[in-house]
Amino acid sequence: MLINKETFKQDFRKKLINMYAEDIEESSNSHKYFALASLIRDYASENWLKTNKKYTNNKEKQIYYFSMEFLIGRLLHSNLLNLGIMDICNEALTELNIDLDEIEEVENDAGLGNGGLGRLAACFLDSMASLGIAGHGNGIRYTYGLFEQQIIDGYQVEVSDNWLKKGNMWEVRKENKAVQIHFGGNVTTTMENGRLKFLEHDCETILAVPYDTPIIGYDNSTVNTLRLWSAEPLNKDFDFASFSRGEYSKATEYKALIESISQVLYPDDSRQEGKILRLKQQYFFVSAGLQSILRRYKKLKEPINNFHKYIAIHINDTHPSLAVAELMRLLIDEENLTWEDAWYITTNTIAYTNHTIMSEALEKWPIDMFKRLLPRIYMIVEEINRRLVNEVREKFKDENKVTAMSIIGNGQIRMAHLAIVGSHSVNGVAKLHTELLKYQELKNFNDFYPNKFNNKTNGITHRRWLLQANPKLSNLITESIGDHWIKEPDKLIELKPFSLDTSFREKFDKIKLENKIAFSNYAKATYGMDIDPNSIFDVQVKRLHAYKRQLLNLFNIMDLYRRLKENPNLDIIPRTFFFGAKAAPSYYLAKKNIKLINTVAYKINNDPQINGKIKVFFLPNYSVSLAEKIIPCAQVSEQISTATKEASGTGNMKLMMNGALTLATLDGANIEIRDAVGDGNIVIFGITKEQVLDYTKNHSYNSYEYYNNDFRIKLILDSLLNSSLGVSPNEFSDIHNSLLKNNDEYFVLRDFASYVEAQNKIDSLYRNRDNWSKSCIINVANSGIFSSDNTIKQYYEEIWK
Ligand code: 26Q
Repeated sequence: MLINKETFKQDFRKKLINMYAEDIEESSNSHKYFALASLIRDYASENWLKTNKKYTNNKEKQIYYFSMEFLIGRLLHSNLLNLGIMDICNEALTELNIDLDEIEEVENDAGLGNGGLGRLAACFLDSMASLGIAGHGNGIRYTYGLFEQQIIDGYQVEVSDNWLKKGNMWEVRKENKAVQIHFGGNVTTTMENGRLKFLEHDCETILAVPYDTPIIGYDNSTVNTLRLWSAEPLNKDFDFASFSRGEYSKATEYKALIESISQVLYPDDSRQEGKILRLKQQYFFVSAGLQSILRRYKKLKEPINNFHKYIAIHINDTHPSLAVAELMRLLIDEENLTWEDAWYITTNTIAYTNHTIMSEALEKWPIDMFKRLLPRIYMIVEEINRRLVNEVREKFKDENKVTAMSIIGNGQIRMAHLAIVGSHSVNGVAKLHTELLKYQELKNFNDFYPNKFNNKTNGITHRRWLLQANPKLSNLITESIGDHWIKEPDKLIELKPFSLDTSFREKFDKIKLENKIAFSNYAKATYGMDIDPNSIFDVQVKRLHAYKRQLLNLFNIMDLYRRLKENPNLDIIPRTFFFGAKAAPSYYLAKKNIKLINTVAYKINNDPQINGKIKVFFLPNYSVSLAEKIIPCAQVSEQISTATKEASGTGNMKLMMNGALTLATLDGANIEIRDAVGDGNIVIFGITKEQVLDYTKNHSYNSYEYYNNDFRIKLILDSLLNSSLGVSPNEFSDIHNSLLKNNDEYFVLRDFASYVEAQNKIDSLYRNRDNWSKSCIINVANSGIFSSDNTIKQYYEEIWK
């Protein structure tokens, strides 16, 4: 790009004047942020147009990633990096006496996701653009993203996330590309030229208006598009007729009802609730996305039968699985194709990623609700199911399998079955997860479609999670091995020999310490926390869920506290335990866990006898921008889910990439991390998948055994019920019950001893600082394989072709 420091300064000045009639000296940080963002958009817009033209002119196959969630975070920094103008911008702003870090803090996170699944979608967008792949996002423009978490008196309190309040400089409203969406009504069937025609009538029709955000590739002039849909009434003008009839509240109510569809992201990431608004959201963005894809496709003047050769649609979990039926509807009802042709095109267009095997998370919709909201779509699902059932019966001759595999059953529609049947590829997100899908949870389907199932281990964009989040480490890496790792992350392996280099290790350690100091200062200023930057930073950041076992981490801390109380001279390396976790607002036990963590933290942090040897901090409102701050200073990465429960995990990858040592169970992608770094550079503990499956099969686990036989466990659990924590004795009785009366579903007590031992091992490993640093560097060196660039290349070659 032809920008230098001087033109940049000029452009920036001009922007401030154009937008706010202000000069730099009098403008606020907020105005500076918006001027800078607008300038970046200007710089990117030409390539945005060019990219689109190129895609159309070359008739390149377009990939559309359909996802209910895109957890983007901030865009200012990554856009500057990807445009290749970070240094120029930094130098220019410094000369203008402006601190870029401060300006960046003005931007609200685009928090349009719950956690792993939404962040994966965002990493994939970055990788597709950076690899020059024609891949775009399709989703919902929620007015409110994932709630902001406040901690009041130790409890989580949810506050709405009004992220658009100040305006969003990255998006462009494309009113001319709006499409109509129909809900409800009836379907009449008629005969036309010997073919059945289906006519929808008496529907409620609403408008889907797209907002496009440019997704800028790293140093390659590709600019892809994230298209997010907003729901609006068809007739936006205020209805004066009803107003004069005195029905004004009705008119505004109606508007609000429609807008509610894109109002707010559902904050539950683990338990499906059959809420009709969520079903509306799903159909809304799926139908809008498909209509706009079809409209663009027609401009290519290619026969509709070639659709799948030019279009690939990927569905992120089952949330967009209505795409199967909606594409069938469009091809049959609007494009007049036969069922067989439409089915061929649909199944060759769509591919599906599964992110969970936990049955309570699988989406199922009650038939009557589904039918009422989407009558024509329901007919199509019925027909898909009728054909499936016939084929299964034919192949397996087993009515139990027919019942088990049916899309419709028990009064419900099983969205996972619809997604599997309607796509040409089904993938899991880590090796173990895919094995569990193929040989346990979805075994029938794998037998039925032997070539459909495949693995695509997750990845993360090393540009955001290393280059951007950890500039000091990135500079050290570039000084040592050159900067080709930014485009070819596998090259990070060249760092490996540096693990033996004393002077490199010193620099590496110094950077970690500087990051820790910077975070401690930030935490002091922001939360008033007193953090010892010389302590080990032990980090567990992820959604709060029983299977992720934040409790196990906390129980070790409680035990360590007891040991310190009994022996104030206990020789341990000072440790700071950080937790960051949002709980779904309706997830009662998860919220109790937050209160427990904060209760224990308060007790330990205020105990003068402990003398700061251990401290516990709950970081409120864990989010993408907070992750970018805490991950670069982490030294221990807590990945301690019950084996088989975490499909992959991606925080594990971000933390290893920043030189933390992983303390992990053999679950999800932890296994692949271990394989990459070797047993000597990771600490593994806990029961294996075989043991978990065995316990489940034989019902042979009894958590009371561990309570009765391990005095440490007894003391911890008893303390939940007595007054030692300084709260009412009822406060944590439900946690107590979940572990004893309800037999500890996630084997916390079973893994306790093994976990304590592993934590002690961390302490002893840290005493050999040379070896510790060596291990950390080996972790960074091996993290390149977990770049989402690699993952996307595999999707591209093996699924999207
Ligand atoms: C479903 C129905 C109704 C309401 C909400 C939902 C819902 C929403 C979000 C269900 C699940 C999610 C998110 C799931 C998720 O983030 N899963 C994680 O995906 C990551 C990326 O593949 C994996 O690394 C994690 O292991 C997995 O837990």
